[in-house]
Amino acid sequence: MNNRRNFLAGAGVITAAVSAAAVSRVAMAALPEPVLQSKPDTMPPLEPNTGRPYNPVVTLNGWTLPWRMNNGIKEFHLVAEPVVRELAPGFKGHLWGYNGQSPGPTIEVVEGDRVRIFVTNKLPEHTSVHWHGQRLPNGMDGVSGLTQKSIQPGKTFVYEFAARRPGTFMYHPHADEMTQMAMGMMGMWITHPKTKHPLIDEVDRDFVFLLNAYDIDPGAYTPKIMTMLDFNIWSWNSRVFPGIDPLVVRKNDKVRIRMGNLTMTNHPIHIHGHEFTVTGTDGGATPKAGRWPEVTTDVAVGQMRQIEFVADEEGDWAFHCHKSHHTMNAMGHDVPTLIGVDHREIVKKITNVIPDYMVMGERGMADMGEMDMPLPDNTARMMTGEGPFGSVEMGGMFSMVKVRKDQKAGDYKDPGWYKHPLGTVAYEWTGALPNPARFASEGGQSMKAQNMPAKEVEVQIRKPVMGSGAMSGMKH
Ligand SMILES: [Cu+2]
Repeated sequence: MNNRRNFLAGAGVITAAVSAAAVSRVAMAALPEPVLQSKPDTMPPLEPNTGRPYNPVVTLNGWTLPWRMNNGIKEFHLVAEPVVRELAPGFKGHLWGYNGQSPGPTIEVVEGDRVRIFVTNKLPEHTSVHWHGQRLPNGMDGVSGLTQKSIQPGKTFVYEFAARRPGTFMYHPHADEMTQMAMGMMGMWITHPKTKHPLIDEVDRDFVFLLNAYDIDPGAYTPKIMTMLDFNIWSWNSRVFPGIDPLVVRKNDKVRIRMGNLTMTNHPIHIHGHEFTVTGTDGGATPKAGRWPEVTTDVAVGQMRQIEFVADEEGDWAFHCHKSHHTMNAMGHDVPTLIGVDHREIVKKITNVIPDYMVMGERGMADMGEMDMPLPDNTARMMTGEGPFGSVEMGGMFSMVKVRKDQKAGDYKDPGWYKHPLGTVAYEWTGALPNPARFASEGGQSMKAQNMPAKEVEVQIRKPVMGSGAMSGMKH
């Protein structure tokens, strides 16, 4: 008889075949029942109920794969298969992933654990799994053609090795990678230290997610797989803002965030209101002498970065990739910059032909966040997120670290918007504005240019017209 346990996790119910001494001989001989998950919510940490204890991680908009213990070996079952992933509310993708979701579940083990992973291929083509960053026997490294035969559709392969090095790792196919990673096949792997480690601190909250990217045309469901640079969906764990959950912590919690990058470009990840140190990379824990405070760290392609900080400032702190194109969704790339360009005449002409014609970007692109444009079905709005003060004008790789003094230990529920103490929010100046004082010597001091055009170039600037404000009287 299988010892099964149901646990209610957020809105989703996971049916798990968990380890127990009661698992019968028949069940032992069979594969562990695959555990599936389809809810896009952040699942609570999976408390280990067998093996060496550890402080489990929380996978952002994801979950951790349960295992069964079989004669001292931790057995996992990964199923590579097509999945439907909700990338944001109202926007779904036809992706490939593992066990019902992309990315696949996080695998969590302890240094020294002997691990057996069954991988069943339910994809229409062969695959393999590479355990990115691990020390393991060469034949378990998962490079199809080089270290193993590829796993044909319908077949199951077994990987077995010991988790030798504590740290943060990833897994992904090493077979038709361009397709399979563009479709979302990847996951994270955490190996906790088996005893107190001089370079690995205990933390109160331990988050993990993958940086990944897709190229999905507005209105389409399936990513384009030939894309190398022009991705339009920049996601964390195959979710885009405002579909990414906040990272909720209690004031003065020590917080660790682990990120792996399986996109085709680097991501400078930036936190507001706090400084962090990078305490780990792909190669393991960072020596103490090599740690310095930062507010942005670049995560290059194929890299893992682990950051730590004490969340001692209350608030809703933005946490995002600092490439501004990566905090946008489904953006066209061929839009000229029209800021300050007077196109009233041309718009009149176009509206004779296309009555609904709308000019993008005359006043910057911020209007796009609030504008209710007709979009094709299944399209992530370019930038959205309704904040307490209006549109947040962000998409893609953006979330918040929400720090609250009354958050309970182990409680990850969204506490709502931060209630700012009186007098601590930026406010509008309503007094008079003096004209800016400009230096008489401004300009004219640079090195003389060669080949100057005979005639000065005339540039017209349009300033926004302010009704009765002080700016309308400014002269230039
Ligand atoms: Cu980025």
